[in-house]
Amino acid sequence: MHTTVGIIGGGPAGLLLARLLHRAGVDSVVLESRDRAYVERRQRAGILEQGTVDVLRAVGAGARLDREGLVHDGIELRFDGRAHRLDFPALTGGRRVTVYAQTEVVKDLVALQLAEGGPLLFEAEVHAVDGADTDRPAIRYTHEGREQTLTCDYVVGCDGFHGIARTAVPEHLRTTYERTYPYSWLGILAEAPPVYDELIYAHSPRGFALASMRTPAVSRLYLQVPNGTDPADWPDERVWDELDARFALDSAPGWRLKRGPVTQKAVLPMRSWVTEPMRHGRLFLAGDAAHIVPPTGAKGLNLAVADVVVLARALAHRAGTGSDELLEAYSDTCLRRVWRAEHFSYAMTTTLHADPAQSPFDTRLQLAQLERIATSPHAAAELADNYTGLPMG
Ligand code: RFL
Ligand code: PHB
Repeated sequence: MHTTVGIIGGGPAGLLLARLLHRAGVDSVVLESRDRAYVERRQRAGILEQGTVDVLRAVGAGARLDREGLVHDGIELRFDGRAHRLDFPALTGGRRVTVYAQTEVVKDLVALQLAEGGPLLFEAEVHAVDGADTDRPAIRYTHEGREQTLTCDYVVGCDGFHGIARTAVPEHLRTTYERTYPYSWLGILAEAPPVYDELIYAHSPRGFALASMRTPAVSRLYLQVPNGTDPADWPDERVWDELDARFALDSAPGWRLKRGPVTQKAVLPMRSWVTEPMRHGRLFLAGDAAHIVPPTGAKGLNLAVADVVVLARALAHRAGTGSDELLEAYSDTCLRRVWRAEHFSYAMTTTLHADPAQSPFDTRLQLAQLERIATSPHAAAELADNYTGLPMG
């Protein structure tokens, strides 16, 4: 089999890239190692920047998003027993975010691809990329028990943090930057209506907590926990009690979350990680295959979308004009945005979490920074500008 663009991974990055290329008249094949049900169930991000929403609409994946997505005009910060709201449109000249789960984005993109796109193969596990620096790279994969080869003009690794595509970049040409954090998140999904209209990010002496949502009937909640935590040590009642304690307000002593059946519970590590460059010959890396951010700034999915927008434009430019100019600029163009998001995600994370090694002095610095955001329109605008999304490359 031969295709113009061989895409490894059917997560948001790979699926959206296939849609963008299809609309530009460039053919592609998507190879995804998992089955469809698994890919559509995996619980992950929830916040879409305005630019992400616009791209999904442009590729025809906007109908359900427009019906079911929850448009949010701000977030609430809680610290020192007080609440402060940030008004995004006022601080950014009109930008908002939309709550629409990554699982729903993936379902919409899979349905579109199967209805009118190029091949999307599930349970197709890629083992290797050969000849990345030649004119005819090839992807080797297993499908239905048989070894197969897909030759391509270009290969794109959209295979996430645990993917194999980046191993095709020789080690001496790759630089990796990394930071792991001394805490994780315990995330739950609960059949309980959120008692709040917007997301709440809470700094507390007991650790960070985040209240998010999936629908008007389903809450998504997170607690900072020590690394290595076993979810079995957190029975539902303990999770709810701890959430209530971390969101406590001096002005509303009775404030409580609505409780309901917990349908999922998992511990997520927190990591910052970038590999450079994002291109080697005719192999390109996009999304989590090239960079990871801790989820505190809600940037992971949005960064993956921005990468493939830049890449689809470059591949279409090459198909239309024969010029490699935009493909050559791909890595630098994306990395500028990636490093901005890395800094923002790091700053949100370290300002809001309690590091087990932190001194009382460090805690006072965190509170001073949060107070600054709550009282200075300049500091608030800086957060809002990053959170709602920087312009796509
Ligand atoms: P994905 O979504 O990981 O998709 C990669 C796809 O590649 C497939 N794959 C392979 N296919 C074929 N052959 C191979 N050898 C393959 N190896 C892997 C995988 O099965 C998968 O389908 O990467 P993509 O598309 O770059 O999308 C990025 C986003 O998924 C990611 O940035 C965010 O979800 C990050 N993230 C979160 N971001 C937030 O903003 N808020 C969150 O609450 C949030 N929670 C999370 C997250 C990431 C998580 N991971 C990766 C562990 C929670 C988790 C658990
Ligand atoms: C989520 O809804 O899963 C979510 C929202 C905001 C974040 C992280 C996760 O910063």
